[in-house]
Amino acid sequence: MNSLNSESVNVKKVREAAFQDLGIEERNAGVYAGRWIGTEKFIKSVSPIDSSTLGFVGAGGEGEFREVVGTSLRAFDEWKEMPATRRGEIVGKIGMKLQEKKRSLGLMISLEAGKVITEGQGEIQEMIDVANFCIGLSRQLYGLTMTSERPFHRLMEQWVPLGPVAVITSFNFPASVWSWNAFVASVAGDSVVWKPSSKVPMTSIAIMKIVESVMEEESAPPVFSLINGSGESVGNLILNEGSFPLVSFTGSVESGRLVSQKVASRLGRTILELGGNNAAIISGTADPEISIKGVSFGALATAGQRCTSTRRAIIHESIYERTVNQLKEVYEKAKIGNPLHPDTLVGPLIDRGAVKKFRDALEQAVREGGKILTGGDVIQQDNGYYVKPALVEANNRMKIWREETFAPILYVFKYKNFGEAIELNNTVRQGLSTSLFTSDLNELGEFLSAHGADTGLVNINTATAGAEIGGAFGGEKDTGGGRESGSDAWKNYMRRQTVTLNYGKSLPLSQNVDFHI
Ligand code: UN1
Repeated sequence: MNSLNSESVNVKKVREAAFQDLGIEERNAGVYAGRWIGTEKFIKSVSPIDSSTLGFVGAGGEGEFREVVGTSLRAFDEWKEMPATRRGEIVGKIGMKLQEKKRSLGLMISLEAGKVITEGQGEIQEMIDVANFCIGLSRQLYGLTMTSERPFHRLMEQWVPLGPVAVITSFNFPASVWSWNAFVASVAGDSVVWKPSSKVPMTSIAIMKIVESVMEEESAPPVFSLINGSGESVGNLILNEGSFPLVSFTGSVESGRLVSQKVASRLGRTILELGGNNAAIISGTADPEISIKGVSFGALATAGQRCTSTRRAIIHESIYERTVNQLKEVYEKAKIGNPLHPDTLVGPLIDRGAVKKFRDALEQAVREGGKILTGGDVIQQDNGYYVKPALVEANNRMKIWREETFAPILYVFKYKNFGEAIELNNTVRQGLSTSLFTSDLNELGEFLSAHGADTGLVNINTATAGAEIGGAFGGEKDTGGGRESGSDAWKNYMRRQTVTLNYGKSLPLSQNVDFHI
């Protein structure tokens, strides 16, 4: 999109080209289990850019769900016997196909989730990165060996495939969060059933078509299945399904609590990636350019609809005024509008409901004594869901900033002592991501100490959002404690087996127990 013309920002035109490249129709079957399964009911996919209908995706019910489970169990039986390196090779091929179709897939995300071009493309890049990571991972999946207390014994642990894994994803990362789970789980030897958010069904079809073509080319079993449908029907079927030893869920704290209880009641495992309420602490010694860019990116990217979005800026009193003024300037200059336009920084919110939540939160903030410094208005443009990101001066007595509002609102606070800043950071129920902007070594040490930031991700001189795939992603407290993607998150998708091997000619017992027969 170098030369900007009206076609390159026209939803209808971009949709037409992307659909054609990705093999998407106006109406698509929404369930895939080695074959596309048509259904009677459809979910409408609406673009938040202009409220236009992108198309329709079939919604599965109980019958389709049973077929998906059956296929997934059979595929698992075959797949788990395949050498892990071959599984890695196949996931790598999916990565290559994603690379080929990156442009159109990214545009699909821009159309359906409203992400600006670079972020839509970035999300597909994130998938390619996970696929590449998984090729290497497939040659590892390593266990430990321990010394044994008994002579001629070996003690070790090995990791064994777990079973069909269910992955429920949310609208804001309609593709990459699936890959964090699906690529890692499949390299680990599991089959994967995906239930995407009903707000972004079309993206799941585009991804699944790519996966389908690679699996067919490689004559691999259908380990990746898809079932679109509502949370109330398909979601509940997943939670209660005993064939899934693991359910990975991304969504709100409220829904996560329910998921956790239901899956736990059948002694299944969960990986929960729930809400965040992330703060950036800006020390008096922070580099002004880095901190302003970091906080602005964290707060404005994806229009504040990331779990990693910066929602609170905790600023040292010595630089408070200057920093707030600089942020205000960025907010007032930020181009809001059609995300297909390369100059746009902030695209639309996902739907009308999100706009209402944005407005409601701001009204509550003002009632509670907060002061809107800039933004907060709803923008009427092209029937899309656009708002002006808000900067709100906040105080400790307010309640609203303790909640996660999935919209671009940044609450700013002033602090005196560093301890106070850490306390304010940790006071919320959520525990996903924190940033510290500083050049002070003592502050850095404090921040990383046991009484420092209590979030799963901590960032020094960089944003709360935009984590790389190589680390384990997830957070503590109400964020749910799950870890996905890199590092040793793969262990979640396997079962650990402790092996005791006696290669001697007698049977010595552990703990010196004497047993006569
Ligand atoms: C999410 O918001 O659910 O760190 C995931 C980030 C992205 C992933 C966010 N890599 O912002």
